[in-house]
Amino acid sequence: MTSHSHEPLPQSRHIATEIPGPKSAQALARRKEAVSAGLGMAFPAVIARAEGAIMEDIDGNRIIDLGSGIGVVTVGNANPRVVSRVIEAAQAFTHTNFTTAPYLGYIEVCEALNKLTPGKFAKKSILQNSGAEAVENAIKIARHYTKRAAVVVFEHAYHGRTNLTMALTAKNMPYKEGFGPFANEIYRMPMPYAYRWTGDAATMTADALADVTHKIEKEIGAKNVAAIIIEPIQGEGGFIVPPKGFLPGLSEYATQNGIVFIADEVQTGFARTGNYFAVEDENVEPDMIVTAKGIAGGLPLAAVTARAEIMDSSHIGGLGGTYGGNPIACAAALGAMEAIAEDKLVERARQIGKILNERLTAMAAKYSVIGDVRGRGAMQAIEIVVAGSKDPNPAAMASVIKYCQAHGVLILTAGTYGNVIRFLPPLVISDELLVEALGILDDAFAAL
Ligand code: PLZ
Repeated sequence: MTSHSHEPLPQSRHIATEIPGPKSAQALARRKEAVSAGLGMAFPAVIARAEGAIMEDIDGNRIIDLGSGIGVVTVGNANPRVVSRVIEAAQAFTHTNFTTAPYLGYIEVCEALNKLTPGKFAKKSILQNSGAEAVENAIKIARHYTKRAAVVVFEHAYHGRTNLTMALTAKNMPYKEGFGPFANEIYRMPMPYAYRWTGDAATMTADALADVTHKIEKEIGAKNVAAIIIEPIQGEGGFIVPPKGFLPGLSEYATQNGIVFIADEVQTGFARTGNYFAVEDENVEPDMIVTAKGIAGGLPLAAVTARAEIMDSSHIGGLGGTYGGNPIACAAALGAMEAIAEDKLVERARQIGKILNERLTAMAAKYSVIGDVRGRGAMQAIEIVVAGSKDPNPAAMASVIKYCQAHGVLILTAGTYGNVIRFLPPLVISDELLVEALGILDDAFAAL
């Protein structure tokens, strides 16, 4: 039985009008009047429906989605397993507040997280509404558990937009400019960014680890560090993949020094990189993992999962929130997890990664403005530079994005230097649709 009472949305690209079309243009004028100017807009079309890897705007254009709403609808937009559970949950009840009166969905999501996350030790979880809120809780719990204050973060990091998570985030513009003062006791460390560093992977790893541990010991004192938090592949920073050995080295150092090692898997988690979690690539077992985005197929849900003794260190009532682990979001998460398992989406992420990487590498050979191709699984990126150099070329990137938009392909950008095109397609995208979208990207570079 399908949960859709309407016609399925064809999984094909269709250009009906200019983008934005007349109806979108009208709605965008209202947006301008009604909505804060502080919000950006990556794609100038107003969406009426979306399913799988296609979004349809109010003018009838069907757009290929290579962004998944920033890595959220990993299981495809309006995945039937998510939608049917959401409808069922909403009809049962919409809210209690889990700390007022509990319900099974919350418990089941925590059980699933404790099982799916790497590490054979006993684990427990809490649920929140957003990645930033979960990161805040992760730090708060790590500080309470260790009775230490300092938090170690990295160059190019992104952890959110709340006060503490802005402080953890590296990039000033647009995330921090004018929004301070920021939380203290945050220490930023060098991040081995292979494309912009020198030496082979082993050298970069050794250099970076030596630098980080030296700075921790000389500038903070290891015994004052509550947590080291890192994205296993940096997302907003530009899909920066650390060289082999860096994450295991950090994790080992943390363990030796009683520091909680936190993996922020908000963007990398839930099948995206061809594993459930990106840290699995090097068999790293973080003490704590933060998840969000892909966890619930589009509904707001986030989680902190960690060693049981860390999660239990807080006094009763020390953790909470009104909406965290809302029953409808939990139902969506259970649907998304079912989709990942039953539809073999971890495996699918690897296949998508292969197609993406092959096509992007071929484009990089043809177009010298593509300086680097990197990523893992269905999380791939290209870095756009001035031909013959490594100078960032955001202008060329903007032209490429504009061309793709006009031709009905949604692609997101990223990067400390604002010059990275990133690919986060829904894992239910067909090979044909993916290849078609990449063909348009190829045309966009040819048209430069
Ligand atoms: N940690 C690794 O990628 C969110 C930001 C979109 P929230 N990334 C998308 C934007 O411009 O605001 C993110 C992330 C990592 C934490 C977060 C924060 O997650 O759900 O946006 O709070």
